[in-house]
Formats: sequence, structure tokens, C-alpha cells
Amino acid sequence: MAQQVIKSDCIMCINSCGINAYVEDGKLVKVEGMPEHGVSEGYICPRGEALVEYVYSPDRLQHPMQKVDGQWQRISWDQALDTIADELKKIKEKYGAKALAVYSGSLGTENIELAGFAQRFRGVYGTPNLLSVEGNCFRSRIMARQMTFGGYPIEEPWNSRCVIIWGQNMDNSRATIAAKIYKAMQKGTLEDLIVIDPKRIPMAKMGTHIRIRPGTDTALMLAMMNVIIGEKLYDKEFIEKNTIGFDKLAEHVKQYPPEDVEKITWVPADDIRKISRIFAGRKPAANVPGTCSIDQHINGFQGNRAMAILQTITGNVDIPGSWVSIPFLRLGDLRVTEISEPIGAEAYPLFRRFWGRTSPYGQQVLFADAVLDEKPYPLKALIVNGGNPALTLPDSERIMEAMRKLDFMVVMDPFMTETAKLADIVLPACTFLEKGGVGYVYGVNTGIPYAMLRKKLVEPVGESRADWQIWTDLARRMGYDEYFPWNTEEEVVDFFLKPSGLTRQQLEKENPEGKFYVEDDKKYLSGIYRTPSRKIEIYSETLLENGYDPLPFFVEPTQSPVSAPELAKKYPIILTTGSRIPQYTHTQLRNIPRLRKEAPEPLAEVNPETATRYGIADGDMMVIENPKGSIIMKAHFEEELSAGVVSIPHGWPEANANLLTSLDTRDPVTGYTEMKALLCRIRKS
Ligand SMILES: Nc1nc2c(c(=O)[nH]1)N[C@H]1C(S)=C(S)[C@@H](COP(=O)(O)OP(=O)(O)OC[C@H]3O[C@@H](n4cnc5c(=O)[nH]c(N)nc54)[C@H](O)[C@@H]3O)O[C@H]1N2
Ligand SMILES: Nc1nc2c(c(=O)[nH]1)N[C@H]1C(S)=C(S)[C@@H](COP(=O)(O)OP(=O)(O)OC[C@H]3O[C@@H](n4cnc5c(=O)[nH]c(N)nc54)[C@H](O)[C@@H]3O)O[C@H]1N2
Ligand code: SF4
Ligand SMILES: [Mo]
Repeated sequence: MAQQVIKSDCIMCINSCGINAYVEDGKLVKVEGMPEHGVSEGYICPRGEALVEYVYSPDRLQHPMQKVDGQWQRISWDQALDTIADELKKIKEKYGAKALAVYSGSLGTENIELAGFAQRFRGVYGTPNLLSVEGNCFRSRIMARQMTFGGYPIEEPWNSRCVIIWGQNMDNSRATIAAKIYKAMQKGTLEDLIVIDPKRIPMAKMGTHIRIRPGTDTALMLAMMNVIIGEKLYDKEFIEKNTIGFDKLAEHVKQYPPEDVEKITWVPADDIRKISRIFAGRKPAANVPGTCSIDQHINGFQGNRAMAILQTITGNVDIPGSWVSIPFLRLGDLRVTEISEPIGAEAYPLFRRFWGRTSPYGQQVLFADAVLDEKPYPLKALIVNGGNPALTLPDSERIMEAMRKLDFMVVMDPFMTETAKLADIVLPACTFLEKGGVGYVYGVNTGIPYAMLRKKLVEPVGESRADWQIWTDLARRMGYDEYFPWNTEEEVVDFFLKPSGLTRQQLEKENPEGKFYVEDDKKYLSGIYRTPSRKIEIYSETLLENGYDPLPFFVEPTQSPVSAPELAKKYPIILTTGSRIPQYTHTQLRNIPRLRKEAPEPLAEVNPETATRYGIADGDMMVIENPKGSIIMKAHFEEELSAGVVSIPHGWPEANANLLTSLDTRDPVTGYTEMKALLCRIRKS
């Protein structure tokens, strides 16, 4: 039997680990970590190991399907694409192009081809409504850093002497960075690791654990600045040379003395002083925020701003091991100029653009308002490409109600997801293992962008097709041929690689394992701040002009014992959602037997003392309810989690965390909703 070992990458999550794929007679038989990969260095997680079962899952969609009188019927690709093209033309004629929304899920971050073609299509069709997970994940931090530094410096904890991790269980969610941090600890270059988390996660056991009340990180950051400025531990020279607004900050943070902030955060004042002194005293140092756990709060944007400023006043900017500016991999751009404004542009103008820089996204959390209440204008049709928003957006009931009301809905996915079930037409997309592409590990994971060729390992299962192919075929039926000239995967890859200076041939022959985009010693960009003042803007006139606070401040979560004491009497437990486990990515992979065996059901983590108070034993089925709704999960005793807190995973259809979250309370700058600090009550089921 002819066995080949093919070097490719895994994009089940943002780590984009290198894989050695074993292919025998055209079948994928085994997947291992790739030791030569510059970033993952052989690491692979349980999801990566399960890729054979994933690609050949009996649940894969085999052919296009259309819902007729509530029943799914098999149709041909021609029928499917003709119908979609007809419907989209009708929508455009009747309501205008912006009545269509295209939704691209977390896959859109890792899968450049998918994101690029979705953007191309919606641009040519003429709708500004590209909706994406960036409406509740990551863009908040990008915006906050851009607004402070004029660009997006990334943290480089593996080169730091001191690292503070704010709400990230890296062992489960960012394992390749965790590995680099552990290495730095072993070498002794990383002297102090501080973990801010309501749970004493494994990494916290290797350093200083700060047990925080969920939703209060911003208060802690402000108190740290109070200490650092009060004790004159800041970097005076750096501040004078590079920043504006420090004096105003110094005055502002006087409102946050450690003794007061202890009451807000549950962190003892002495601990606040201690970590402030350590952080200010060990240069280079880096704050590392969880990928979404600082974002998904009522004031998450200001939390991200506070973090950027804390980083700045200690002079930890643009030196190795701090927050540094690095190049991005330059890739072919498929965007088409937009002619109208998406939903959210009015309510969250800075989320859409500032300083003339426009984001491609509408605000997804307004999707249901647009469909159900026609605010700010009606959305009538939806194409979902690589996401499962029926389960992953807040308030699933309202989201599903909106999806049911649409005139027309299409889902492209390898599986019949909860979202696909609500569609009119489902198109079988093949997985990343069945198509070629550009593998791109962002510099945020490595310090230097890393590129490789993603190989087509096997032929697409059933009639499934690559996303680029689906978009291209549809576009040509709509008469958009000139915008979609690509005929082969190779042409698509060449298009994306062209501006990078890398070539397909080079990545195929010389560097099948991939390569760093630039040399290590050439990666740092100089400290030029492209803000209006050309300085780091501690005090932001841009925020002020737009009606926001120019300096970060703390806001209590909407549901908290402090902001809503009456509610807290009925719902006395703090609820945080969405902690990652290694077996699953969001809603995906629950149907893969080997992963399901490892993590058979959703577990609600609860401190034993808290559970016992409510008559709940370890392993009991437990009702978790709040004003939004009620779900049932198995109680899992977790000594390391703070008393009074319940932590639940998201992505389980049978116990959907987003029946407990709301679309209504939103960060005033970004529109992000609250997922990490809510209230609930618990009882035995
Ligand atoms: N295995 C796996 N990995 C993934 C994903 C996945 O689905 N599965 N998803 C990817 C994506 S899209 C994202 S956004 C990231 C998410 O990554 P992160 O946002 O970094 O999430 P986690 O690593 O799960 O860590 C969350 C931690 O925050 C703590 N926490 C909860 N609330 C608060 C709070 O208010 N303050 C503080 N300080 N801590 C809090 C929790 O106890 C938990 O330890 O993971 C990525 N990686
Ligand atoms: N309560 C709560 N909710 C949350 C979070 C939380 O912490 N708490 N986290 C939020 C965050 S940070 C994020 S990023 C979102 C993620 O939200 P989503 O992106 O909606 O979640 P996924 O389940 O990853 O959906 C990806 C879909 O793409 C499909 N897919 C896989 N490969 C391909 C492909 O090649 N082509 C196509 N067309 N489809 C493909 C998968 O089968 C899956 O259905 O969830 C958010 N939801
Ligand atoms: S951590 Fe796991 S799922 Fe994520 S890219 Fe690596 S192997 Fe794939
Ligand atoms: Mo995310």
C-alpha cells in the first residue's frame, strides 16, 4: 500500500498547529503533530488527533438539500445554486442589496479562503452586512490598542520577565503559547507569572494566583495604576517622550485605591499592591488578556483600554517581551468597496470606523433586531458560511426566531448544525482537509507570522465542495464572472500569496513545513504611533469626541450583587460562560466518538461548598436558571473555582449556555454583549 506523509496544518482553532497527515490509497488514516513546524513544534491536541474521524464522520452532509414543506429533499448542485441565485436576485430587487447578511463564524479567522470569498461575494452583491464573531470576540482588543497606540501591538510573553494572564486557560485554548511560557519559566527568564482568574487553573499553580470576581478586571487594572502612579513606579522618561494624557490619568485613578477596589474585585488590597509592584519592577513585562474574557463584558472595551494603558505607563511597549509591533503577512485582498453602511454602524460608529479606517463588519448582535424589528433597517436573507450562530450568539431563542422569520436562508457547512436546520437550503462544504489553501499563523501566536501551504489531503467527501468553489459558482450564476476569475485551487493560492513575496512553489518544495515570514531580528517595527497626536493616547480625544469617556473607568456588570441587589437576592450565584476544553471547538466535534468519550456531556463547574449549600451533590443534574431562561447540566465539583461562581461551557445544543445570555445589554463602544459575568440560581434537577 502506498502511504504518504503529507505536511499540512490543522485549523480547528486559532493555534493552527502543523500536522503530519498519513494518507494511504487516497484515504486519510492518521494525523500526528509535526515536529518541524516552527510554531507548534510537534504539539497536537485531542481535536487534531481526531481529524480522521472528523473527515469521515457518518454525519457529514453528502449533497445539497432544500427544505420543502418542512422536509429536507436532496437536490443537485445546479438546482441549489440556481435557486439561491434566483432568490438573491429577488431579494435585491425587492428590498435592496443590504437586506442580505453574510455570516462568517470563527472559521473565518483561520480560513483565509472562506473569509475572503465571503467578503468578495457580499461586496459584489452590494451588501455591507458581513457579520462575524468579531462582533463579540477579539476586535474589541484590536480597537482599544489601535485607539491607544495607532496600531495593534501584540504581547510577547515568552520573552518577558513578568507575565500577567487575565482570564485565559491557555492549556486548553492557546496551547502553543502555553508551551512557550512554560519553556521560559524552565529557563528562568520568566520570573513572575501572575494569573487573574476566578479559578485556580493549572497555570496559576505555577505562579501567583489572584482570585477575582468575574467582570471586575477593569477595576483591578485601575487600582494597579493607582498603586504604580502613587508609588512612582511608572516609567517617567518613556511617558514624557511617547504619551499624552498621563497627568489626567494620574488624577483619574485616584478614585481607585486598593482598599475600595478590594470590595469590588474580592482581591485583597495587599495583593493588589504586591502584583502592581512586581509588574512595574520587572521589565520586560506583558499583560496577556484571554481571547474573549476581557471583551465580553458591559465595559469590555474600556477594560482593553485600561490594559493598554497599564502596559504603557510601565514603559512596556516596543521592547522584546512587552507589547511589540510586528509585521502582518501581506495577502491578496478580495474586498470590494462598500457603498452603504451595515447594521451597527450607527449605534456603534467606532466599531465601524475611526480615523478613516473602516472595519469590514456589521455588528452581529443587532442581527435579530434588524430581522424582527426592522431596526435600523430590515434584513431579509442570510447566508451562513462556517459558523453556528443559532447556538453561539447570545439569546439563542431570539436569534432562532429571527432566522425563522427570514425570507431566505442558506447555510454552507460540513454538518447539519442547529443553524443549518433552520435554513431553506444547505450546501455541503468540505473540510479544510479536503482542499488546499494558505495556512497562516498570526504573529499574535508566535511573535512572527508563519505561513505554510495547506494541502489537499483527500478528495472531498460525497458531493461536498470547497467554499471558494461554492462562492465562485454562485457568483457566476449571478453574472459576477469578472470578479470571480479563479478556476483552480492553485490559482486561488497564488492570488493570496502574491503580495507576501512567498510563492506556492517555494512553500511546496523548500518549506513544506512552513516558514516564518521574516527573520527574528527583523520583526520589530519601530515605535511610530499612528494616532492623531502621533503619541500613545492615554487620554483619547477620539473617544471624547464620540461621546465616550476618554479615560477608562469601571462599570459593574449589569447583573451583579452591586448593580442589581434585588435581582441578586433571587439569583445569588455569579455565572460565567464559555471556558474552553481541549476536546471541542465551540459547537463543533460533539459527534466525534473518541472526543465524546473523553468529554461525554456538558459539565457545570461549581465550588463544592456552594453546591452543598443548595443540596447539590457532585454529579447531580442541576438546573441553572436566570431571568433569561433555564438549562440543565451535570454539576461538577471544582475546588479551584471561587465559591459563589458557576462556570458553564457553551456550544452544547442540549444545554445551551446562550439560553441564559442576552442581546440587550451591550458595551457602548463595541456593542459586545455580556457572556462572562451574569447572575443565576441553581437547584437539583
Ligand atoms: N479548545 C478550544 N480552544 C479554543 C476555542 C475552543 O472553542 N476550544 N475557541 C477559540 C476562541 S474563538 C477563543 S475566543 C478563545 C477563548 O479563549 P479565552 O477567552 O482565553 O478563554 P479560556 O482560555 O477558556 O479561559 C477563560 C478563563 O477566564 C476565566 N474567567 C471567566 N470570567 C472571567 C472574568 O471575568 N475575569 C477573569 N480574569 N477571568 C475570567 C475562566 O475561569 C477561564 O479560566 O479560545 C480559542 N481556543
Ligand atoms: N455563551 C457563550 N457563547 C459564546 C462564547 C462564550 O464564551 N460564551 N464564545 C463566543 C466566541 S469567542 C466565538 S469566536 C463564537 C464562535 O462561534 P461560531 O463560529 O459560530 O462557532 P463554531 O461552532 O466554531 O462554528 C463553526 C462552523 O463552521 C463549520 N465548518 C468547519 N469547517 C468548515 C469549512 O471549511 N467550511 C464551512 N463552510 N464550514 C465549516 C463547522 O462545522 C461549524 O458548524 O462563539 C461565541 N459564543
Ligand atoms: S490546538 Fe488542536 S485543534 Fe487547535 S490547531 Fe492545534 S491541533 Fe488543531
Ligand atoms: Mo472567539
